[in-house]
Amino acid sequence: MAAPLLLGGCGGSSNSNAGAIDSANKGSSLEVPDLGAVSVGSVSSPLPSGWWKGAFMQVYVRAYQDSDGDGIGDLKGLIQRLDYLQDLGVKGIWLLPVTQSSDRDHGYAVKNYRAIETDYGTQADFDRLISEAHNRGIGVIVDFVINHGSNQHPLFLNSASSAFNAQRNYFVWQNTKPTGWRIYGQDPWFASNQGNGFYFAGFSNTMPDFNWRASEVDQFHHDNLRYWLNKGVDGFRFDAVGNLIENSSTAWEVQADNHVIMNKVRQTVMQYNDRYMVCEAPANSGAFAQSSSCGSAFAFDLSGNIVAAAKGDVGAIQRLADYYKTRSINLAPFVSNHDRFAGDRLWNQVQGNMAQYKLAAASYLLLPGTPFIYYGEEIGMAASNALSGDAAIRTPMSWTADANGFSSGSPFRPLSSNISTQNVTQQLTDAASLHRHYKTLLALRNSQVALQSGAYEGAWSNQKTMGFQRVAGNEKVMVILNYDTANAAVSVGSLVAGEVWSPLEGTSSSGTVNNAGVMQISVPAQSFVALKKN
Ligand SMILES: [Ca+2]
Ligand SMILES: [Ca+2]
Repeated sequence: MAAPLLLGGCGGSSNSNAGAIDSANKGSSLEVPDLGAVSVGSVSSPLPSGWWKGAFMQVYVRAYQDSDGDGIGDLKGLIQRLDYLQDLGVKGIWLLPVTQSSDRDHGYAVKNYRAIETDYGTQADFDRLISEAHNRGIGVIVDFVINHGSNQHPLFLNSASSAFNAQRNYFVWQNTKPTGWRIYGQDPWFASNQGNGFYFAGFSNTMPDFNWRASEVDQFHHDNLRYWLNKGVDGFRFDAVGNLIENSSTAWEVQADNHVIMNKVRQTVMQYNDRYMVCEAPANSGAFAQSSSCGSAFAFDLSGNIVAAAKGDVGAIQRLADYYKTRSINLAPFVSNHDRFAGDRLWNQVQGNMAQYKLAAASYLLLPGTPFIYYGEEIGMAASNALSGDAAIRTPMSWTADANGFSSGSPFRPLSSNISTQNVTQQLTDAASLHRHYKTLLALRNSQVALQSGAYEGAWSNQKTMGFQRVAGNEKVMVILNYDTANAAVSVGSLVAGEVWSPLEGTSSSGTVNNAGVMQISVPAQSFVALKKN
């Protein structure tokens, strides 16, 4: 662990009697606890190689499991639920920010990059979470907020204290307010409280953007990354990587500079073995999935088609079948997350239609990339009717039919609207439950190397049916989905005559390819089958 540095200790005059006028000009000098060099440690991953090709659970710690009755989920609570996650079959967990934040909610206003949020527990709790997860074959990646910090972070307080502060350059400042800027409908330039300029904040005035042109920002974050890698984390989810560099009022999103920054970040992460990183870049997921950039990114441009396909939209079925024909197989599919712009809770998107819900799950959990399940999705958790905005989809996990499964106290936020009927206790006793369906799909993925890491080949769509193969060496698995409300007699062509495909899931019949290279497979209404080439 690096020792904390004092601002006055670096970059200033070696003469400690610099004088009152000088220090007044330079503004305040708050201690920055998360500053200081961190070198590469030798922390080997205990996980099997390629572990990150299994499905992840996205966990909002605040809403997952409270262990001490204060109504706020915490790390000890999450540790208690690792057996549940292992039983479900997930191979990784993505934690929304667990570092100290000034929002004390979602955690994206980071106040200290090297300290665990006190609401969540201690560093010792986090260390134990990592080792307990590893014991269950589960990797842990943490959200890293790379584009912006909190306006309460000491670096920003120092930066804002004076135009001459030694840490001024960590953030983006202009002496006069730039004009003509609109980002997501807002003017991103905000006046300093001290009247010494205007800072840039693309998301909120409480979350100023780091100045990624400054070498000290680059150094700061690479040290922070090594700090957590040395703690044994298995990788990162990087927030808002499309917003790193702003070149002008008309060139502020997905700039080429951002790929250079993320490629360098990737080099730092990959100095450790078997680590995984995934980027959030809704405006251009494909570009950030390239190995010259993040190497993996969420497939934001696929989610809507998955859900529309599940509802029987023929065009969406075709787009879904076509997606990985031309895209990086490291694009990570999902159907919803903690942000409403990415989609409502899946339950709300399909209005509780169970057949469509199961089709959506089958449509993305067997695809290439690393699929991400949003916590509670596997039991059909709905948004809260008592809340609006993002809070409505970030409600306490529905462990039981009431609040007691989440906390012995009063939950920090209202519950999911369907907790009385959709909860873990109820789902575990129902053979037709969503939970059972997710568990079946994950078991299928985990049992077949072709489904975990194979290429995407032979994809086709025909009205309300589609299919594809996942191919790894000699292993071939075929998946066929029928989105129609009637049974389908599917003919799959362009196969090798005489091949026999054995049932894995959804059917008990083998298929044999005829002399014309065609195999006939019956797929029941609104369901899927998986077969493996003998
Ligand atoms: Ca708690
Ligand atoms: Ca930025």
